[in-house]
Amino acid sequence: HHHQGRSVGIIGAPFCKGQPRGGVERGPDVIRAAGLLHKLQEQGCAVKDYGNLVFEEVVDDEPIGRVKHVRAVGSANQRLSEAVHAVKRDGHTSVMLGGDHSLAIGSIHGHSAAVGELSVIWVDAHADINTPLTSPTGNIHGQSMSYVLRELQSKIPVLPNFSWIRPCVSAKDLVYIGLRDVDPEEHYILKLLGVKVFSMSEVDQLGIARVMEETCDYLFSKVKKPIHLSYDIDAIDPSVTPATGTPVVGGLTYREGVYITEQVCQTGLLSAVDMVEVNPLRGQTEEEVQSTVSTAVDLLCGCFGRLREGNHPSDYRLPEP
Ligand code: 5AB
Ligand code: MN
Ligand code: MN
Ligand code: MN
Repeated sequence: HHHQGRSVGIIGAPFCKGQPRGGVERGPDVIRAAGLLHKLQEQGCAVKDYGNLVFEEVVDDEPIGRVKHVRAVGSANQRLSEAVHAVKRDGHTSVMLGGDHSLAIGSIHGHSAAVGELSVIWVDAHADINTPLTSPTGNIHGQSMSYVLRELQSKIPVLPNFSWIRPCVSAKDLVYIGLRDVDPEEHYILKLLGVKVFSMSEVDQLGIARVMEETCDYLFSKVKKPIHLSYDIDAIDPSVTPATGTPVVGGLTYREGVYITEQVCQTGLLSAVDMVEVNPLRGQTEEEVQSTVSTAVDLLCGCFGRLREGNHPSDYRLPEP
């Protein structure tokens, strides 16, 4: 089946304070400008664009310990959580265009508020599972999972504008794909919680087809929960997607990246997607920006039924001479 008539609700989240580099807040606009809506419509999706969120200014947002922009990140994610909740209430698959990856906090939270228990597939060079106390940089885009995981709650200090967050994901419902730059403290956490990880080493060993088979077997062996796909563009190799804040060599090929989206789509369980860390100011040339942005668009098209073998409408008839 081709998932025609899938309805997609797009939320732009032009936010960059989960990390120090300007430009990532332009992600939503450059991804739209590359034709995302038109391409999704062309492949049979009903698309509603909810526009860009407007985040309130937060003054006196001094670091807490090492953690930067705590209040701004907390309040932006609260707003995003409500927006994703509303998109799900309206019956769409939610697409959150970032912005930096700290936005996964609000996106996952709002998704879970609407549908209950989730499976999370986190595609990234990084694990983004530092707690505020293990973070080597203080950047919240490297901590997102720690705030929503039930098993880490006793390790999370009280933070301003974070009190609305209810941990809503269990470690057994989380799978990572593409990891290759994991901090020692994060590695400890992944082992402690027994999180399922397909690092680039497993992608090399098994191939992406078996990685996706095992991901689905693992997540859906018992109950089939809605999928939250959190896609950090830096999961893809920087030769393809260089315009991002924290590129790491040795990443997924374009084809592996797209294959992930095709397989997730085929489960029929995809319920929300994040596309984050596209930063047009980090490209050295216009071509680098183009390649990064068009890859983000292709990945999203893959999420909603685009097949490389081709697609056709189910009611298509050959023209009669
Ligand atoms: B991204 C690092 N582990 O915690 C940290 O791009 C990098 O959302 C985080 O995956 C990268 O700051 C965050 C060193
Ligand atoms: Mn990330
Ligand atoms: Mn990353
Ligand atoms: Mn990054």
